[in-house]
Amino acid sequence: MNTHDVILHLLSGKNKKPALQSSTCFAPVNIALIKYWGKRNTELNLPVTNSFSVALPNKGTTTTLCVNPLGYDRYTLNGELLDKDTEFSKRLSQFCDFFRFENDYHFDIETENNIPTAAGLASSASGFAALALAFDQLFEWKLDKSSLSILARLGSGSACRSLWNGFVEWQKGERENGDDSFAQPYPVDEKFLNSFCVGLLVFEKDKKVISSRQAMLNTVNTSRSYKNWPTQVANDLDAIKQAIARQDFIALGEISERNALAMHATMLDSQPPTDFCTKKTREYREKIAALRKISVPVYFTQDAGPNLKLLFQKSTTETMIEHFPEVEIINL
Ligand code: 2P0
Repeated sequence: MNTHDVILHLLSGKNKKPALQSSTCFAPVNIALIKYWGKRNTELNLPVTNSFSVALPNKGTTTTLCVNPLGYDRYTLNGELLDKDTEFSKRLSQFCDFFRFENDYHFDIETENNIPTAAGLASSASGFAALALAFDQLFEWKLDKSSLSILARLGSGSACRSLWNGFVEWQKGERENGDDSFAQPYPVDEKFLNSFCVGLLVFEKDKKVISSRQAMLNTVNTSRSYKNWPTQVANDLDAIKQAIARQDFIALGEISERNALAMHATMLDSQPPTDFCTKKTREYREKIAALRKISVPVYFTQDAGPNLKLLFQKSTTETMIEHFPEVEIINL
């Protein structure tokens, strides 16, 4: 089954004409604690393993979608018109192609991110999640959350996790058409969730050297150590769920950090090797390890880029500001 067939199946019996003039939707950024790294189907963004994330409340993407009569799409990002040749424009255009149906509709998409774009902060995830919600609203499909998660996944894998606050697990699913590959919220005690914070450390602002999509593909195709990745994820998922059940922040931090390091190890082992770390990444990693040696419980996670996200408890906020004055703190 190709993406077009999957979408037609998902939308069978639903409107093929926009019901409204415009729609506006928000979706939060999600930070993976157990990473999605590797696809079993690149067209449908079907993952090799489950993954597990936490959302950053109020940080994310607001998307406004309108039908336009011009005969071509227009995309803006943070108020600036995007060139149609940018990678993001091409991905948006491919996604819009699924919803033109028989009338060949064209769309204006205004994307506003209140997080740094392309700084390894997963803005494509909140972007495609907000866009999937906006299409649902514009056409009045009223899809359930699992179907919306599938729709968002077809834009970008990790977008399927950006439809909820709190912890979220993406079930990899087994079926070839991916209709069992979607995310769901993972239950957690609110007090425990609210007791910890994510600290955004953006010390490298340049665009990354290789896209996460390309690095992921390259890892699956060439990394010998990738064969251990599914077992690593299964063990880490099991352990993080137990840590959440015990409300054990330290275990949650340790498991998240080791999972991120294991993902980066699979990339270092690929041909050619991908190393997203810069000198600053290494310095910050060392600083975090040094703080732990003096009993400050702080951990990091790192996605497909050089910047780090700190994981720490609210009670240590002042210590974090003292050691990382540039950190942007998000209370969960
Ligand atoms: C994640 N990342 O779980 C992992 C960890 C990056 C590192 O999902 O090709 O942009 O669109 O499905 O979702 C980034 O990859 O990839 C990502 P596509 P995506 O958050």
